[in-house]
Amino acid sequence: MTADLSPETTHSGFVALIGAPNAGKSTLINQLVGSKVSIVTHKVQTTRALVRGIATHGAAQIVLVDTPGIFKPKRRLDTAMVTTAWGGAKDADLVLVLIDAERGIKGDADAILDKLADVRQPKVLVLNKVDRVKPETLLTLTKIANERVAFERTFMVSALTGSGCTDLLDYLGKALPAGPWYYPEDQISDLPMRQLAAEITREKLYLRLHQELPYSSHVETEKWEEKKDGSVRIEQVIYIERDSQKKIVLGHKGETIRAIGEAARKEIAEILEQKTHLFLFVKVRENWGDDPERYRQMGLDFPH
Ligand SMILES: Nc1nc2c(ncn2[C@@H]2O[C@H](COP(=O)(O)OP(=O)(O)OP(=O)(O)O)[C@@H](O)[C@H]2O)c(=O)[nH]1
Ligand SMILES: [Mg+2]
Repeated sequence: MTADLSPETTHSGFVALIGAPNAGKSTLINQLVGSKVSIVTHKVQTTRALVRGIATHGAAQIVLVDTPGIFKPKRRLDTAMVTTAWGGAKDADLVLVLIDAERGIKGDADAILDKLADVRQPKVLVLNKVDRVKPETLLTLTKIANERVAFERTFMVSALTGSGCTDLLDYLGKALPAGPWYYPEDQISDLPMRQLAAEITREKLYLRLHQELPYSSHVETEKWEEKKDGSVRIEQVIYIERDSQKKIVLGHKGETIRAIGEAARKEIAEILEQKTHLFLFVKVRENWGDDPERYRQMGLDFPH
């Protein structure tokens, strides 16, 4: 059965997902959209800016806003990320508060519940990673969180397996205001391809590099050239902070950067459905974390 999409019956709106780093926000967005629109890694602080993923559910267009994890900021970039996350929540029609049920309510998640009083939008609790915990734990978390914050509803999901996600979409479709859709029917993200391609490379970099390196790096697409033979040539720059990090990114005989490039190239080519040539350059930029231009490229406000 196809949905009735006449303007009188459609619903649409913005749903922000907020939560501590690693709670599974980006995984959930990808699951709800049904396609990868936001990068995911096992490391904290993967998402750095707002990413909108668009899910269509019946006659509803649900614009899901992925936000950076909320934590206690140390660097300038952290401050920009956390400010952006709260801003995303305040601009949305509805806010999903994600809690990693395996981690429970402590640390950053605990601090987020305290600050929710400042968010006036309707709030919905989403306990994620139910595949990792016992039902009793979920009931306890539901009780504690609902005693602290006036949530409209509580959902228990696994962003990884998709368990509980249809119920969540059903709810969101009805909860959002009646009105025309914001985006064309077949659009799934608002991220320009150049930026998504940079994000994909950053994901591969996060997966390959350890300790502080992922956090000291930043990727930008500098050139995008469509070739006559139907292929595309993409040049990207990986910014790092110190010269000593360069040899780690390159690896022995360049094998680390080659592996990062190959993994990224494969994924970008699949998305573009086009032969892709990807060239990565490493640049040392000691203070890129204090350079307003880098923030502009990421779509973040520069905190003064
Ligand atoms: N077992 C399990 N793992 C999950 C689930 N959802 C997410 N994960 C894992 O949790 C890790 C973090 O997922 P992300 O989606 O990147 O988390 P995030 O909240 O977007 O993290 P930041 O962008 O750093 O704030 C990844 O390793 C995911 O595979 C889930 O439902 N079950
Ligand atoms: Mg994320």
